[in-house]
Amino acid sequence: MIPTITAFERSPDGGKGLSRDTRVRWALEEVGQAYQVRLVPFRAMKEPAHLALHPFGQIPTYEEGDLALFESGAIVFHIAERHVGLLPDDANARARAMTWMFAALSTVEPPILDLSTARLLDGGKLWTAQRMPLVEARVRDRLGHLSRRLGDADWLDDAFSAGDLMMVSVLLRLKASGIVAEYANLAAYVARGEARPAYKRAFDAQLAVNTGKSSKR
Ligand code: GTB
Repeated sequence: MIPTITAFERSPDGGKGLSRDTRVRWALEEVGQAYQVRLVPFRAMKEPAHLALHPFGQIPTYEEGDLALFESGAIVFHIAERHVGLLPDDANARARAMTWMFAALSTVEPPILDLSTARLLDGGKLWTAQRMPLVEARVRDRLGHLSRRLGDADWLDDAFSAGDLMMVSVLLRLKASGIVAEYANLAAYVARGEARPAYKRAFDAQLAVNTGKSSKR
């Protein structure tokens, strides 16, 4: 059965791939699962039909037969569990890949979101300028630890997994800030993720929605 995901009808980032449907598209592309996309206008996201799928009125959602999921982490995990390619067969390696998914979402992403909010939404406020050094320091603290753990490895735990997919997706949100570039191994790690054919297909698909064009990446 071909799943249907939801995405912004028009993403605020204009197609930079930062909306969370991109990570779901990437997972589907990695495992070779075809999918359909239902584009949702902002107003419709808060209406009953969409709220029945997503209690917080957000994207992405995932529908497959009578299964409806929300939360990009849960969706990527579901895709990884049901297909070959994103989770190792070895039980311990599988548990570690899941651990990295959780680490990406609950340890690394929150300070990055705080930084994005401070820059995009609270940018003009006096206290934002005062808070910014602290917000950036929290991001650097996480990235420093991550960088030391990654060392000169290609991926976080041996082969590429859903843990890397999620960590790269989270780090991509920092691209415009230049902070990832301060950590050469993390910058190379993100570039390795972006170079994966499945990522490129996912990126192009969301770009086409937002600009009507595909990239020449
Ligand atoms: N924890 C949830 C998940 O991981 O699925 C968070 C989902 C979420 O934040 N969805 C956002 C949304 O629907 C879109 S991705 N927002 C509308 C709302 O809450 O009303 C977040 C996002 C939006 C825009 C950019 N951007 O333009 O750079 C980046 C990321």
